[in-house]
Amino acid sequence: IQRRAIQCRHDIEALNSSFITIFKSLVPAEEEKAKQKELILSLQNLVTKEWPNAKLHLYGSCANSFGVSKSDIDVCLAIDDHDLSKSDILLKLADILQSGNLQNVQALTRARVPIVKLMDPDTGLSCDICVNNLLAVVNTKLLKDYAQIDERLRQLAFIVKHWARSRRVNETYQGTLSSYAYVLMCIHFLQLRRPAILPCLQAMDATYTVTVENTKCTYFDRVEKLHAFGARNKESIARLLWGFFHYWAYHHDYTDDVISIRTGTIISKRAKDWTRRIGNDRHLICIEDPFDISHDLGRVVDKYSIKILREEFERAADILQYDLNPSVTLFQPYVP
Ligand code: 3AT
Ligand code: MG
Repeated sequence: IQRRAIQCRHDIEALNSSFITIFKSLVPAEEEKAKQKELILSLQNLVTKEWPNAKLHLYGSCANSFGVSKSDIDVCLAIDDHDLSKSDILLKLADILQSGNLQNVQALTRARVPIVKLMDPDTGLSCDICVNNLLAVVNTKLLKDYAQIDERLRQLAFIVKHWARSRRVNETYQGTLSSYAYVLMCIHFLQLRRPAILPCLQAMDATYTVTVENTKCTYFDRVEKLHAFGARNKESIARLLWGFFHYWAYHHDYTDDVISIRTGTIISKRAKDWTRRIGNDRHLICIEDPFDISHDLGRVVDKYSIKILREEFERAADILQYDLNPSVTLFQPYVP
């Protein structure tokens, strides 16, 4: 593998304020949060009439604090109904919502994650509702807890997500990575800085434990006690962004390494038995899910898209190293 021990450009700090400005422009306004809450309450009312014990949970970027302005909202219906199959629940849910004041209600029962889609004409928000996907609710809480430890995580992740969308490498159906995968990459990167900017919450004494789908999820969640954790590390967001892209362009070992926020370390593909292609899982870039540890978030990546991804990491690293105006060039839309 290529290892270029390159010195960071000397004027990197001068770029910091423009990246902070970009971050601020991506953060949603408070009124948007209020609209989301309003919609969830009205959906919960409709659902409760039919299923008094069912509960709606927000998950994904509207709840993990990594959501940009105008994202779709992800909702999970938690329900114990042993008489109905998941598809039947979704079809019934679609009926219930149709009779409320909602538009474009559609049950997608054959999708990889089956959902009901809808649009709320009052707020203009679009929403996807899945059923009993509680692991996603728990990983949403983990991401949110990490975000509260050091503000540089949100800054880095917003900018990386913005880059990924501009460059069209945030499209899992095209073989590139999900937003969730990019946030895990950012957390891992900050766990490995020296001094570390983030701890490894799953390696600390557990203060939060839930079991979902036979998976025990447990970690230290008193993050208010960790506010000063990263204080000894003074790296700016521009410096971290430079380091992030250099890591994925020139230092990550794509042949042997798995990144794992669960352990806060790099683990080997051999240890996970991720060295061979099994079915469609090729393990060309390996990102371990923190709870469902047999799940590689990189499994969507194929031999074409890995090339695209790595070229984009190199492009970003080189722009941050050499370009005169990185905060513009980095996000220039990809044109085929
Ligand atoms: P966007 O801002 O919507 O792009 P997001 O964080 O909402 O970012 P997604 O809509 O892709 O991301 O996914 C919604 C949530 O579903 C995020 C995470 O809690 C969960 N999730 C997504 N992909 C996976 C996965 N492959 N494995 C486990 N959980 C996942
Ligand atoms: Mg989402």
